Amino acid sequence: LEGIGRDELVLHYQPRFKVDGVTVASVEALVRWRHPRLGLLPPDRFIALAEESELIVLLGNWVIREACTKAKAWPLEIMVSVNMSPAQFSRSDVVHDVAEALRHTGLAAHRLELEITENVMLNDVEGALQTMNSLKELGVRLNMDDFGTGYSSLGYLRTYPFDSIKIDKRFVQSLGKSASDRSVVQAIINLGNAMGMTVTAEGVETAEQLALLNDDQCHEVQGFLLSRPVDNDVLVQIMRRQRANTATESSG
Ligand code: G
Ligand code: MN
Repeated sequence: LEGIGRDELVLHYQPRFKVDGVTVASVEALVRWRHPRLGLLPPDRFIALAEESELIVLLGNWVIREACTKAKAWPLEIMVSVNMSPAQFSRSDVVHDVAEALRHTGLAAHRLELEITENVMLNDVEGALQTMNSLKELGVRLNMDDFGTGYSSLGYLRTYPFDSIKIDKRFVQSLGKSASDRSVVQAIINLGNAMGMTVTAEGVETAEQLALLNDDQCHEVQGFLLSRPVDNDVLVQIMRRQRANTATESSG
């Protein structure tokens, strides 16, 4: 994990699309570790280790700053989503850290979304609620990640100031295979609508899944079918293309 201090971390970016599958709605930042011997490591190979110590705070803060810096320079003024570890909530003053990142980079608060799993509420329900309310006061958006996989999400969802929810990929990937999982997905979409939240389906890998999500009026989609995580240069190309297309449409 010395890589954190040696410029070995890099962010890749996975766009999130409107359910039309064409319009980029926002972009999720995903951290990778460019290990000198082991190559490009995905987060599940090192986040758990970082969470055992204060390193998760250093890593988390680096990710937020880097994501805000890059987003500020993108050709489209869309939102960047950053995953936050529950450990950051308990080990540091995340409200201060996020405010500093916004101030330092000059990114508008409404362009930053924090993705949080419900595990953040496990240890300190009251503290987590307070922190989230303070984050909302900064003007950032809050997204509940991996929805449907944790504990008593319904109760949490009502009291916590989430703007959006992400349906966990395990439900999305059995769309078209399991009728009951389609019902679960429909139920989550209805729930999101009832609570005024944007609903994203993650892990969309097939055209059939996308068609079903479109039929069921899910708001946004993300997954390998639409785009894999890409580096910042490729993302900027995608955004330039989209900007050019939009310009052509509105002038013609
Ligand atoms: O929900 P969470 O933020 O924990 O998951 C994001 C992870 O899911 C990333 O590592 C990303 O690479 C991965 N991912 C993104 N799209 C897909 C997909 O369509 N299929 C699968 N299997 N994984 C995906
Ligand atoms: Mn996520």
